[in-house]
Amino acid sequence: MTRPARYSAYGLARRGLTGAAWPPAWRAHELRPSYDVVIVGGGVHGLATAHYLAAKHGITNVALLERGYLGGGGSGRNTAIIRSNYLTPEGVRFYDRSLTLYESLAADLNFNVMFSQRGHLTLAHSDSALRTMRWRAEVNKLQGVDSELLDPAEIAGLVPHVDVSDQPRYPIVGGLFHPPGGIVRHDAVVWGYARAADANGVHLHQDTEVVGIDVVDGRVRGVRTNRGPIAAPVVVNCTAGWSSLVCELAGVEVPITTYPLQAAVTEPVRPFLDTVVVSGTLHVYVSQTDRGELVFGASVDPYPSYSTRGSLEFTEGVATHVLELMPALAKLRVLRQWAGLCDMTPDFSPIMGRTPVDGFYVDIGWGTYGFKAGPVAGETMAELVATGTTPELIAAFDLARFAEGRLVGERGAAAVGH
Ligand code: PYC
Repeated sequence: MTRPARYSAYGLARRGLTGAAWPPAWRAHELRPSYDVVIVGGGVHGLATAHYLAAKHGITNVALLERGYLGGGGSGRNTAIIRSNYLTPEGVRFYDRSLTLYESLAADLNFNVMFSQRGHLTLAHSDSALRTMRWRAEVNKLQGVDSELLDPAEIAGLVPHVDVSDQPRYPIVGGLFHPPGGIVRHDAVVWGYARAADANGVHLHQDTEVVGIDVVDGRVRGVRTNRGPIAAPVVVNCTAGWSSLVCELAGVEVPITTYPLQAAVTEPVRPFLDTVVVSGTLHVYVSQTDRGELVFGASVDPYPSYSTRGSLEFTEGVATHVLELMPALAKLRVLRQWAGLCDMTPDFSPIMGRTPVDGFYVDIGWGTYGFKAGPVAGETMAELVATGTTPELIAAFDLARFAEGRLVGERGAAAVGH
């Protein structure tokens, strides 16, 4: 990517010394009456799709429409965990390409996204959980992904604060360790992709809500927004939370049910945890950010909803489960909590590719695993739009699989959903 002069070393030094104002990382534009491609959704998926369309395929007459602000949906409401230790070969290959893209993202975007590959550990508290992990480890290794089973003594060596004694209600019997996994700074990923797409001429339109999608004779013709209509031969639905409703605007039905997923963060403490720790049995995952805060997550709320408010019930539950794992955290204070919306599909895999409406593409159904897939989703959706050919990496995630009985069952590796 060519660096605009405003980001040169000279520019940085001049601003540092003179206090001159920083230029905005992306610009505002009037809506054009038509674009070659309209992307709906200004999270990491939409932004990555816009970036790769422009940077890899030279398609720059692109509008990205976001009804709120960039990164204000699922991209700003997740726990920023990156991993590729999935259960199905299709899932492992796909997420591993994303992890590889994350590894060079800071250099590719010239933006520090703070990807920290500190390792990802999933704990087993029962023989059946251990069996699924053994299965995952074997599938991972066959795909060239680093994953191995650990026994409780090895777990104690890796994360000394985890209670591996026989005292807890659900003693730890082993774990799946995935060294390349880790955490990333989610805002930085959004800002990096946005800045790069803007530099290549993509129009990023915030506060721009899609209220209708025009379809004539089975073909998409454009969208209607709160700022006016836009004609476009290609519309890509990259939304999360409202993805089924956006599909409905085009008359496309998708098997998605939306649930909130809550998370919380504590006050910062000195770094002591350099591994992401997950327990499916306790429905909890814990990591420590570079600022020292502990980030806690759980599984989705038990009922569908579009609410992004936190609940006391969640805080009580997550605190109980974290303390079962790491009793030493008893005095830590929770600072804040939030919820994101998860579009769950029947097989815990996404829906990507064409739809029955020509020119209307989907990159949706991201459940609790969307953020980690942003780069590869953007790369493959851009390739599909630019070449008209479905990349092999996403062929298994097509919408038609639900009608044709070709599910990609990923539940056994979907965060703490199992
Ligand atoms: O799939 O790793 C994951 C995950 C973490 C939090 C939610 N999902």
